[in-house]
Amino acid sequence: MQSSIRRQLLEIFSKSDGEFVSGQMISDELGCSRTAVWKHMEDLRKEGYELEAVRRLGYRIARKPDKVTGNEIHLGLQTDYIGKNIYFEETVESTQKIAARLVYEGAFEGTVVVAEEQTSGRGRLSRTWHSPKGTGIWMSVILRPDIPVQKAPQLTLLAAVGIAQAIEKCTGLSVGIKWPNDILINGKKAVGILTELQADPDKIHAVIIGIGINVNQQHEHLAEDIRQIATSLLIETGREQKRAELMQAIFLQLEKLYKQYMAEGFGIIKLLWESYAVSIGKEITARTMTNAITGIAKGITEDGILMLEDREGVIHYIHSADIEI
Ligand code: BT5
Repeated sequence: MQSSIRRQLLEIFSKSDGEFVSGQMISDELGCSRTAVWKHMEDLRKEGYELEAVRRLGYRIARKPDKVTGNEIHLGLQTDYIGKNIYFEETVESTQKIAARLVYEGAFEGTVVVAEEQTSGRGRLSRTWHSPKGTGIWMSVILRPDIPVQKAPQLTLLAAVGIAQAIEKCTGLSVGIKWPNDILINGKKAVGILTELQADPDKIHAVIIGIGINVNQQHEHLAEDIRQIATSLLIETGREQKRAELMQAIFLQLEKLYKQYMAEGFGIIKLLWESYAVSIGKEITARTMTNAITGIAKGITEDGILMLEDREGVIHYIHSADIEI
């Protein structure tokens, strides 16, 4: 099916909000015959949509396929700009890499790169991020905030809060955040966030927030080296989750927080972040490339830097490290 017709059709269903839409109305809006409408419906079915057709009432979508292409995300999206422009590819090396190219080419704020599968998904320090086909959310969100470079880490924390809120809303689970970028459920990692910058020393051109979420993997489908430390939403809830719906919820939360951040600063995000933090008040070890510091996590600074108090009462400011609780 022509992608513009498909999009128009999905938009008609989106506006109808679960009610039946008559074949006549669809044919009027699309400017095509009733036979053509029927043919388009068959095409949607082939793509995995479950359609209900009732005589004299028309059609409605009973079930959407679990896909993450632009159309699925567009249908029901409530944001002003995050997620409005989706760049989808089935298989990529890393969505971060594509996002970096799009930034260079002038992509708008809120553009999202998403893939069904990454062959070289990465974490911090070039670590591997397992991104198997069809079961997770592997995406990069492009923002263009007018803030000083040293404030960029705040956006990782903002993203973690937005994702935590959206996961709680969609699944009913309760989640925790481990500084700076992990979202844990029952102590295991379900989400990783990687923030990368394109910037001059004094100006940010773009922030690329890479988000990896284990959604519909069964425990035995997690890669062996992470099976003990990782989890997925399916494992935790026992239910499959529609990835596009979760993405829509994430975009909405992210946009709300981002607007608030740009208008009022980091204060409220800091409070929200601390309310999710699993390590505050606990003894933790922060391992950097060169050393390890053990102490009590006191909280984060106004810039999003972790404060650790060692046994001598000295406060250490941790910009980047792995945390062991
Ligand atoms: C992160 O790094 O947690 C950031 C991950 C960001 C992934 C997204 S996916 C979309 C975008 N495109 C990319 O290429 N990346 C971003 P870090 O804190 O360094 O954690 C990496 C560690 O997490 C690995 O060394 C493993 O131990 C573990 N890990 C790898 N894959 C995992 C998975 N699917 N689930 C949970 N843990 C995983």
